[in-house]
Amino acid sequence: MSKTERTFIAVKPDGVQRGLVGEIIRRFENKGYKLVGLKLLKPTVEQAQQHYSDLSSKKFFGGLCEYFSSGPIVGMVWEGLGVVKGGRVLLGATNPADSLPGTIRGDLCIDVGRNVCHGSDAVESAEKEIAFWFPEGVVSYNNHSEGQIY
Ligand code: 3AN
Repeated sequence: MSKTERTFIAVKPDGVQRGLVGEIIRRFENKGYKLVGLKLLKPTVEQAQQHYSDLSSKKFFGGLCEYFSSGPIVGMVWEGLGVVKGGRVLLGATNPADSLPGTIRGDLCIDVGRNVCHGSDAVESAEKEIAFWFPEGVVSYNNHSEGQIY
């Protein structure tokens, strides 16, 4: 049984520049996840390095951090049942060559280095990323659609 969780989703600089912010938000809203945090910001290289610290040994790390800090990103926190895994299903595989049609990456991009979005890969990394990008916290509220009895 899935639990209510939160995940950090970011529209990366290429996604913002290509005007895909609304499309990506729409897919998360349509699925039924709840938006509890949203901001446009331009990460510093240091923030990008911290965000991607798990990948620091990869040869693409320098380019990845330079790219992630090259323009504004849209950082979001989405809440819902099983949203960490479910959010990554909406994003599709990391490499757009492998992402299925119907997913964000499968429909909207072709290059692993420009794959338009980021999503936390586990509940623990989501908590870390949310604390890092939203130190002020997120917004808690009830939706009218919530509160059903299952
Ligand atoms: P995901 O973003 O799906 O969690 P990670 O954490 O393995 O995937 O990779 C983080 C980011 O690093 C990717 N979104 C992508 O932009 C970049 N990346 C991953 N693999 C490569 C690669 N082989 N070449 C260039 N960039 C890559």
